[in-house]
Amino acid sequence: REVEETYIMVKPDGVQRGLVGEIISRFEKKGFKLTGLKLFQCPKELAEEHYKDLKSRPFFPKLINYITSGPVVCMAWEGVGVVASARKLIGSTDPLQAEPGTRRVSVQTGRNVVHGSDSPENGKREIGLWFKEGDYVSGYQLKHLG
Ligand code: YYY
Ligand code: MG
Repeated sequence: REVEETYIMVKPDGVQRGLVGEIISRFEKKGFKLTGLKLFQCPKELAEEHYKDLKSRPFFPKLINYITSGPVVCMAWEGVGVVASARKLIGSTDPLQAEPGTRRVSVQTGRNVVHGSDSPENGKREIGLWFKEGDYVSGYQLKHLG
């Protein structure tokens, strides 16, 4: 299996509810490598670019409003199988399908607390959108990964 990269974002409700540390901790415990991390107030244009595939959906304006309603925490994580692993840690988009302890439980579909890229290609695309040279660092070794 290949080393992949994923873009993870704690959305405004997750920051408000104090879930940032717990989410980071889950990825660290899995042994994934942190390659980007920042608190960020997202401009509308970037939110629209990030979610451009959903532009024609009825919930699009609400989604953009939500993502820009307060600071988000942007993260990039690297590791073997990290894209699928992250989606599993995060839980299903549908709150009724979400496992206990994941991002979706007892929230509306539109106000879940974590984003995770849905493919390695989108992982690369999204990291390119949200990070600039200098706040993304992948060229270092994690000793525990040998
Ligand atoms: O990748 P994921 O977040 O699981 O779902 P997407 O289908 O990419 O939708 C992105 C985002 O849009 C979702 O997290 C909430 C919102 N949304 C919504 O408000 N209503 C829907 N029926 C589907 C998605
Ligand atoms: Mg998605």
